[in-house]
Amino acid sequence: MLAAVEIEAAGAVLALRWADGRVDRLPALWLRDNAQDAQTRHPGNGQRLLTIHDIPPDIRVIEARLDRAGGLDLAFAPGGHRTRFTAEWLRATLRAPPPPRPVLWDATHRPYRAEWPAVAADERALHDWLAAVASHGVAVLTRVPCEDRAVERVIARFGYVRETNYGRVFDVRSEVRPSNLAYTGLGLQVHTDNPYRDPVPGLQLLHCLASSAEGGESIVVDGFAAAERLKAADWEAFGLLARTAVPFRYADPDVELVARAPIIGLDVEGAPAEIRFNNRSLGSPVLGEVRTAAWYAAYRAFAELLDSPALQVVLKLSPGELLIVDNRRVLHGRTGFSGTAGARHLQGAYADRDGLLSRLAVLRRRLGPGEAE
Ligand code: NM2
Ligand code: OGA
Ligand code: ZN
Repeated sequence: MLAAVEIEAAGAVLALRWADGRVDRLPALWLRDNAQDAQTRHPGNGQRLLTIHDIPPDIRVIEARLDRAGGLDLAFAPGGHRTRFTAEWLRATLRAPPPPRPVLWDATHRPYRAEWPAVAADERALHDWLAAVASHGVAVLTRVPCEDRAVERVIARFGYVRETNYGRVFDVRSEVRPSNLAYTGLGLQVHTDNPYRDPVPGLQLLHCLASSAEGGESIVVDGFAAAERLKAADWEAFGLLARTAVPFRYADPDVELVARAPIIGLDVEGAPAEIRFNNRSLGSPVLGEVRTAAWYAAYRAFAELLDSPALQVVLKLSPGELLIVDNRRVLHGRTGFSGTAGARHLQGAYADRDGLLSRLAVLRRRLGPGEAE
């Protein structure tokens, strides 16, 4: 594996040559900070014991040699610290694959479906369901008992409920005095929930308890796929939505929630990372005459993509089915339904994405990757 090692730049850099010919040049500072020994990292929990102040800025490697087992023995100055790296650790760290990219989809996508009894009992079934949420941002569970708060039990299988002013769980059905348009029979344009929160809940679950009303179909659309299409079709509109913070707001007698953020949030590489789109709770952007017109044109262009049949997947939830969406990526909506009391009833809850990803990573550690990966 490791073929040779050489001290360069008066010890400021160490060059590692691998058996396959690749070379890594590692600063001495990096090597000291990322040492894996018991003085650098707590042997029990692996957390770093050092702060940056514990490392002299002029630290150098003064000795470096490969040992028989293919490991790397180093000594540093000033300070005289000695440490050993395994070739496996160096390789795994330096050649770590990039994090998986979202798998974009359009109207032809059939969201992954799994049965709750299997997901509840079997780690492989749970893994595969969570992996679908991670890669596609949407999945369905079937055979979830039509019981109050069953959605909380589903969340407990992979993470934690994100409680909000709507409660740990909330009932989505037509109400006489609705505090939110979700609690009417009106159709809802596709949207992400709670864009007025900081941070926005990462996952939304909707568990169908009754659906005998006419209408009330669910719609999902991949916001990242729509954003990529907008970028390809109208680069300026994409840039405007990505670089203009707009207000989102929800208020009732007890809360006043406000957040300012762009409709398309980007990661450091410029790829879509967080969509906030919700016609009901978009505030009143004050951008000046010229930018207002341009921003609204861009907003309209993005909405046309999000509402286009080419991108939307429509499904009607039956009692016992549960829809989970990545609320920072996949938008959801519904067609209107006739408001007879109790004929349509979803119970919803939010959860955070990090909990799901952690559970998935631990399952992968135990089970190995799934068939689809
Ligand atoms: N509910 C269903 O984000 C929103 O305001 C959509 C959320 C009230 C929890 C509705
Ligand atoms: C919601 C929502 C969709 C539906 O409650 O946030 O969007 O199908 N509901 O009722
Ligand atoms: Zn919603």
